[in-house]
Amino acid sequence: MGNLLEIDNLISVDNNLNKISEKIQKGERLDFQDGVNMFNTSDIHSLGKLADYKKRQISGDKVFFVLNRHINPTNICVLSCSFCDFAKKKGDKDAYEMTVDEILNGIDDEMNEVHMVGGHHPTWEFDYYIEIVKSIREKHPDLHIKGFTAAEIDYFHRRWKIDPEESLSRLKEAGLTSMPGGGAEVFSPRVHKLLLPGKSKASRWQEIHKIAHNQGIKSNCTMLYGHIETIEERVDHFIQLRDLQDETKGFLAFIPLQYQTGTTQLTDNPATPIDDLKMISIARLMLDNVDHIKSYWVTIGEETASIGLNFGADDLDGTIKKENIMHAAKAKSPGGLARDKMVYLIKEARKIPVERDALYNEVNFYND
Ligand code: V47
Repeated sequence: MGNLLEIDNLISVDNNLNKISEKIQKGERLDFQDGVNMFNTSDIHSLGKLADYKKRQISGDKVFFVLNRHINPTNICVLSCSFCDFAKKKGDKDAYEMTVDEILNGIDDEMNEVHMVGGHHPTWEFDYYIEIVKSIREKHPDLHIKGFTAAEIDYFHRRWKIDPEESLSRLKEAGLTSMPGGGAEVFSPRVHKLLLPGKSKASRWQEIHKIAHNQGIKSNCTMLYGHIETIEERVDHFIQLRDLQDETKGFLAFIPLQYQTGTTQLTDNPATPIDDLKMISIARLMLDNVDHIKSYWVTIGEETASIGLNFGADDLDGTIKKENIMHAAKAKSPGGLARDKMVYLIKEARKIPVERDALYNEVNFYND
């Protein structure tokens, strides 16, 4: 197992990384140029070593996972974001709407967390979402309900004139326990204008997470990468997240979301495994105030995800059972992973598998 002092011996062929290593050992914060230099490095091994060093300072050799399920109540969406294959229009062949009973049928007692996000439905009233959350809470008093992206919360305001303070407090009262990190995409106004002109802006995403944090609702944060964004835009996104976390301390985890080309085909050069590992490592090193970094097997595949556990990630996300959004965009990973497979992948990375709940309380160790 790892030794915290190992990093003392790091001598990289990339002198920029040696300087970054010094800063990390002194506990100094990395700046914008450090972020850009890390993306430009050819020494992926040293970068991974630095990120693993930082990870071990926070969570030792533990790698977390959760028994969870994704539920997407509807794929009908008023938006037409150009990276998304999941959204459909009412009347489309594959459009669907779930009833409360259908949602409840998808949840079993073994699960610790339900992750619920969906399209911006044109006619579903806010009260229907309250009914969904309340019904899940009544039937499963101990289940963690992580639901509604900041983009959905903003949509409740735009569509139904319910401001985020009110929607979040009513959802919390109904049983919501935390928020996922989706909808952030890339904060750059340039990318926003080109890919998601109708969706809520970066400043609104941040404002809504701030409101949630002030109400005691923890959340996650994400970045969608590997499409038209530049390295500088990625680094800027990290710095904006880090600034917000300094203010509120409400983010639990960061999830790098690799863009799945599907039919949207925004790029001829989708992210490679090297880029995936850089995203994980650089997230770990730039986001020095976010404890958990996920190696999200759904978008990068089990193979790269397990390598990511030695490149700064300390969380393999969850078993999920049936993932819809990335699989609508033809993700090659399976729809879900069994608990045993998660444990196996983590052990293969020579880390200690720890089953967690949604707030990172430790539920079960698999250290034999
Ligand atoms: O915001 C849509 C992304 C996100 C594509 O908080 C795509 O624990 C890749 O946020 N290729 C929703 N990504 C998923 C999400 C998430 C996932 C897992 C865990 C957590 C968490 C959050 O899915 C959207 C968007 O960025 N998305 N289309 C696509 N073609």
